[in-house]
Amino acid sequence: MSYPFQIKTYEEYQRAYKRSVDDPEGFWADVASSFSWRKRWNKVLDWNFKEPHVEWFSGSKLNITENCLDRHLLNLGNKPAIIWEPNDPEEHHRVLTYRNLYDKVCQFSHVLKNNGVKKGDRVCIYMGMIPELAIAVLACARIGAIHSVIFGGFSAQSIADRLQDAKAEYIVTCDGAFRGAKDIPLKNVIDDALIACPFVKRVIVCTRTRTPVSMIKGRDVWWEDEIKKVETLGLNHFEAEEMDAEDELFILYTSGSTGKPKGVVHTCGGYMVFTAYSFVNVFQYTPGDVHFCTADIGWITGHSYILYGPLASGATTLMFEGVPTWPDAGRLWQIVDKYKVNVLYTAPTAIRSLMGFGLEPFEGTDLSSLKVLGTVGEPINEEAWHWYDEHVGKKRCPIVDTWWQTETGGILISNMAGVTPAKPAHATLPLPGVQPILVDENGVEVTGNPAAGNLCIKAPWPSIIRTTYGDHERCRQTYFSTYENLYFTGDGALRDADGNYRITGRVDDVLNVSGHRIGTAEVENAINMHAGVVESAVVGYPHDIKGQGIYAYVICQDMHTDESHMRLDILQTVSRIIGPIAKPDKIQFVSGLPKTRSGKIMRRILRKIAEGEKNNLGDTTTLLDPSVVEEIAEGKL
Ligand code: 6R9
Repeated sequence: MSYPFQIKTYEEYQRAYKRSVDDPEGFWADVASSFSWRKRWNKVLDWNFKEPHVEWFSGSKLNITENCLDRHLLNLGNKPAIIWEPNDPEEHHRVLTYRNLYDKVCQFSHVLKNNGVKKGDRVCIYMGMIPELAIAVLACARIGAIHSVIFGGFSAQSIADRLQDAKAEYIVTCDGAFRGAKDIPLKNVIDDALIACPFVKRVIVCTRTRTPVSMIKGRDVWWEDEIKKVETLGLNHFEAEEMDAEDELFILYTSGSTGKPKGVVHTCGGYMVFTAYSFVNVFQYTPGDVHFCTADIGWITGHSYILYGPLASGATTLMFEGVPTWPDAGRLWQIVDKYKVNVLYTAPTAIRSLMGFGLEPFEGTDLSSLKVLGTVGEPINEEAWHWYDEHVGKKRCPIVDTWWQTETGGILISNMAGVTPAKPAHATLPLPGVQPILVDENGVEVTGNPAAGNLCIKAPWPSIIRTTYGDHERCRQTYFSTYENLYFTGDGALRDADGNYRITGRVDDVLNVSGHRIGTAEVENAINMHAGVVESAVVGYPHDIKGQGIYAYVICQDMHTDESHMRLDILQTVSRIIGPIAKPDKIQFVSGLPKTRSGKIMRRILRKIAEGEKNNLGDTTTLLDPSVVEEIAEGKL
C-alpha cells in the first residue's frame, strides 16, 4: 500500500498547507483520489457555518468497509489487520488477517440483515474490547446501519438515555467484559436499560466471560448461534451497501455544558478520507508497522485510530482488552515487546499513572521497536512529556501531541512525527486543511504572535461534525453560534512566537477527567437525584494523575445518616445515573452556594476554593450572601 498524500518533509508540509488554504477543493480531491469510490463526486465541498451545512464529496458513492477491507484483499489478504491481546496475559492472543476480518465482517453483516437491520437503522454496540466489537462496528457500516458505540463504563440509565435519543432498535453486546481484575456484567446492564426501552427489537449477545445472563425469548439471541445459521446457509460474501458520502456512518455521544449528552454525527466519505489522511501523516505510518492505540473503541480515539484510520490505510492495528496496570504496571511495555510495536498512542493520564510506578516495570522488556509515540485526550504536562520521551522513547522517538475532539472526527492540530518539530506540551501546528484562529471574548481575532484566546476553526475539514442527532439546532447553538462563521471548539489556547499552539483546556463547563469528557451539569443532575440532596455545584480541580478531579459542593436537606455514609450514597447514585467514571473525587457538604443576585452560581469562586486558593477569591461583592463563601472556604471535606 502506498500513500500518495503522505508528507515527508517540512517543506512538503508547508507546501501542502498553503495549497489546502488556497485551493481546498483541489487539495482534498487529490487526497480523496487514492480511495476506492463506486462513483466520484460532483462537487468536493459545499458549506456555510450559519445553518450549519457542510457537504463533502457530494454525489459520490462508496462503502467505507470496501476501503477498509475489500481493496486490501489482493495485496494484504494474509497480513494482520487486527492483533488482539486479551486482558489476561495467560490467555492466547488472536490475529485476524485482512482476509479473516473481511470474512467475519461479511458473516456478521448477514447476521444483522437476518435479524432485520436495514440501512439507516441505529445499532447500539455495548461490548468490551474484543475483536467482535470491531467486527460488529464494521458490519454495521457494511450494511449501512448507523452504529452508536457506548463505552462499557456507562450505567443502564445512560444507555437508556442514548437508546431513546437515537431511537435504536438493535443492540449488540456481550455477556460480560474483562477489564483488569474486574468482570463487568454488560448484558445485565443492558437488561436494566431495556426496562425503559420497550422499542428495542433485538439484542445480539456475544459470549466472552460466560457470566450468567438472562435471555428473553423473541428478543435476545446469541452471536454464535446466529453465525452458525449463516454458515449452514453457506452465506459468504456480503455485498456492501452503496452509501452516499453524506450518509450517516455513526453517532457517538459526548458531554457538553448542558446536562444531556449529545449525539455527534459523522458521515461516510469525509470521515474516511480525513481519518486515513491524518493517521498516515501524523504517525508517519509505514506499511508493516504495528500501531498500538490504547484507547477504548467506546471513545472517538478508538473509532478513528484503532479502527477506521488504520484499516483504511491497510495498517496492522493492535487492540488490547485490558488496562495498563494489570496484572502489573509493566503490561504496556510487555505488549510493546511481544508484538514489536512501532507506534504507541496513549493518554497523558496513563503516562502519569505509570510514572508513579518508577522504572522497575520496564525491566526485562525491549522497547527498541518503537519509532513514534503519541498522546491524546488532554493537555500533557512537561514532566509527563519528558518521562515519556526519556523512558519509553529512549529519546529516539518523536512524540506527537495530537489535539482533536469527538466533533472533529480526526486530529486537527499536531506535529507530524519526524517531519514537523515537536515542542513539549504543545500540539504545535495545524494539519493541512485545518485553519485555526484565536478569538477574544467578543469574537475578534487575536492576530500576531504570541497570542492567547479561544480556539476556533475558520473553515470545514472533511470529518467535521455534521449535526447532533435528532436536533440540528443544538449543533448550531453549541458550536456555530458563539462566534459568527466559526466553529468554536470550547478550548482555550496559547500560540507561541513560532505559531505553535498549546491547548490549555476547556473554557466551558466541561471537565476532562482522565481524558474523559464529563459535563459539570450532568454530574450535578445525577447528585441532585439523591433523595436527600437539595442542590449541588460541581467544578474541576487539578489532580496529579487524572488531570482534573471532580469536586462537588452539596446542600442536603436531610442527612438521614452520617456524612460519610451520605457521601457513599451520593457516589452510588452518580454511578447508577451516569456510571463510575463520573463519581466525584471530593464531596463537601455546605449550607449554601455562592450566588449572584440574579441567582447564578459563581463557579469561579468554587473553583478557587477547590484548587486550594482560598485567599485569592477575587471580587465577591456581587454575591447575594458573601458570608456563604467564608463558610465554604473554612469547610472540611
Ligand atoms: C480526541 C478526544 C476533546 C477534548 C478537547 C480538549 C481535550 C484532546 C488534547 C486535548 C490538550 C491535546 N484534548 N486532545 N487537550 N492537548 N492533545 O480526546 O476527544 O473525548 O471529545 O475530548 O479533549 O479539551 O476539547 P474528546
